[in-house]
Amino acid sequence: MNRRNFLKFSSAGIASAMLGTAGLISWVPRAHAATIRKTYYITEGFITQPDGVDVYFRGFSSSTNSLNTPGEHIIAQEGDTIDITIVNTLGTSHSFVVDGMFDSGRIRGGESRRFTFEAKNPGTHMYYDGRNAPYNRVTGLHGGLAVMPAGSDDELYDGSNRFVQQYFWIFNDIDPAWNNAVRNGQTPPSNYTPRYFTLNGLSGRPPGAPGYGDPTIDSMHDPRSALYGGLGDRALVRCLNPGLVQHAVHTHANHMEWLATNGQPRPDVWLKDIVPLDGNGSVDVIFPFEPAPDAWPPMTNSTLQQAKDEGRKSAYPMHLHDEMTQTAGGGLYMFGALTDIFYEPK
Ligand SMILES: [Cu+2]
Repeated sequence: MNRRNFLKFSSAGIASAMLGTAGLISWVPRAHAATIRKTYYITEGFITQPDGVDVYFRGFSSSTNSLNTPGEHIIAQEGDTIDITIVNTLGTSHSFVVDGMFDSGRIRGGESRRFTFEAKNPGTHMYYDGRNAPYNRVTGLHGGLAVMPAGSDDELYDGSNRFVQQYFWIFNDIDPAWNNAVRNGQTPPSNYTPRYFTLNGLSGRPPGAPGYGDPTIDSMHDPRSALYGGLGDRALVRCLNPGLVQHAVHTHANHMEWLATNGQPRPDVWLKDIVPLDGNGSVDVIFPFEPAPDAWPPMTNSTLQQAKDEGRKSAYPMHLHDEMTQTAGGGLYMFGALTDIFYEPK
């Protein structure tokens, strides 16, 4: 039997991810196509969950010594060449797939493979391991790919509503028994009982809990997840769900502009404070930083400044409207897939 040294992480390997792509997604459009290069290392390890339990994951990681789930996002523009190297450090076979764009086929244990494909279909895509479906995907082998329309820096697709800043919200739901079965090369049990719910690999921590406010642990303060904006800003949020549970994404403060579901632009943009997110699906929304209609006193730059001067945060939660997702370990409340929307004075 091979001796395997498992990596162990207190959170989702975010420290290394943040060096590469801190905060929201940045993008500068170009008149010409370019080549976007990325190397992912398929790694495994344990990530400590909010109740102290170490759970097994695999990820498309940024180095052999990290475990990133989700993997770092890719952003490209329509027509670009995406040049990917996959280093499979594990003994098992994996793949790299983007539906409608590319399928690497089998990448054997210990193998490194490099391949290129063209960025197509402006919008939001998931890259994932299509082998042993859906188990490898839900065990952590997934990430986001944003394809910008050629020459544009503020549209989801040509002619869409425009945004100012953009983010990925990649949700996952985790049944440790499934992850453990994948680790042991077994078929997971037929019943699926998720015990942990994550946003960009992290769970929320309520005030007073260990890790509260730590951006490497607490999804409510993770700059990849928390929305920060001033009045007039507009945040495109590319929501992906590699998990199996259908969710209902819900924001306080304002309704979202619901642009697309599962890659399909909607014929009409509806304003909703809850949008459905399918298992293995996606939804794209814009959160408009308009004055929250139920704020008192009325929200203006001067009231936001006053709140800031007094040390108060003008924060509104995002959570999923399926109640179990706000918990960890079968009932620990406010340790689930949550984040905050912070209004700042301009
Ligand atoms: Cu709520």
